[in-house]
Amino acid sequence: MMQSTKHKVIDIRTHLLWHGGIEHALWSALNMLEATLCSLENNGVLHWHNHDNNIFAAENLPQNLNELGNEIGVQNLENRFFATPIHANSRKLILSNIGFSLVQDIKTGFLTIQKLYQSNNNDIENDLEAKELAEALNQDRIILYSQPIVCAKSFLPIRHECLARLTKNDGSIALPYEFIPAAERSGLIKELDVRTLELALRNIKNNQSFNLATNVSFATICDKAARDEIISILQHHQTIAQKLTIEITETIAIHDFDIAANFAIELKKIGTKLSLDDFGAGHTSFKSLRELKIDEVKIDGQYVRDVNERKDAFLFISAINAIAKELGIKSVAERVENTQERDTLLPLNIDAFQGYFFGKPRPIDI
Ligand code: G
Ligand code: MN
Repeated sequence: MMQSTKHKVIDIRTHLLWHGGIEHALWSALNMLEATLCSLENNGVLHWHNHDNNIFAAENLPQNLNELGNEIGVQNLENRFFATPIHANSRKLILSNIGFSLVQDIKTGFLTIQKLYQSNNNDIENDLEAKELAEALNQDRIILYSQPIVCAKSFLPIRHECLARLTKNDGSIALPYEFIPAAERSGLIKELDVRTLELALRNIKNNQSFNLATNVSFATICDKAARDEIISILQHHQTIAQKLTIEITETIAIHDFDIAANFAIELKKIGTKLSLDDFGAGHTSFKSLRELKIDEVKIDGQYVRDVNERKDAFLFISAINAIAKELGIKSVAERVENTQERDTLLPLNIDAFQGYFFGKPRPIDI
């Protein structure tokens, strides 16, 4: 059953900003969020009143992101905001990770920020990108790319990470930032995660020597039905599921530790491995390393990028790796892009590397 989300509309009148591009519009919108008053009406419609529109001046102007969060019913907005990996391909992801999305109304061209919450299917009809995604899911146009994760000693692949791509109607391939935000705001991310998982299992089945990893998003894990479906698929294909690693981001572990912990226990019973993705990208919690039954930690690529320029980046990688070793958790350095980065990392005895230097995401060909 397809689920989607209904939106509480925050009318921030950003349609003029559209011409500056979506990124510009987004940041202007966020700035405006910080500098405007909001009020949540009983019917759930959230109005933003800004000075330019002369609606009315603020009485209790939120002074920071957390105050703003209190106004709009999002706890810890600041943490959530900064817990979002900054390397996300599109900043649209930042909004969707904190429960908002940026949507252009097809009819009016207005750009609005919308708050996500569960509802029925109808809104997909008004959301062009979500509609395209739903169509792609229905027409089996979701395909897998994969990127090698290599052993840090032999440089041979120990596993490949599956990355979802979408074949557009014209045959070109859409990159994640073109459809993930729509997937998140429409709730289709659950279908997308499950589809990716199924495709990954099918690929393992066709080539038993292959280990694959697949990503499961925050929204999917938080949804009981989607979580149960994932566990049931894995149980049903237990032999091949043992060649699978599921990557979850640390955000999940921080915000819903119990859910993440139970999910980890279920995976362990089946024999599916669990990896903590983008570790260090946001607010890092050692609790997730210590108390979650994870097999692997993937050290966020921003530290690798800075490893030769910033001592703190090197120290972070080295400390996380040392702690992981002590806890019996494997470590992966993400986004290794060149020989210099690899050579700086080699003496640390990290277990595995991933990144363009060892292989870019390519269509899976097994
Ligand atoms: O969050 P996660 O680690 O799952 O992100 C995977 C994304 O990272 C993919 O979209 C992939 O294209 C990208 N990626 C993989 N390796 C590199 C790299 O070496 N450099 C950069 N900039 N991006 C990478
Ligand atoms: Mn990943």
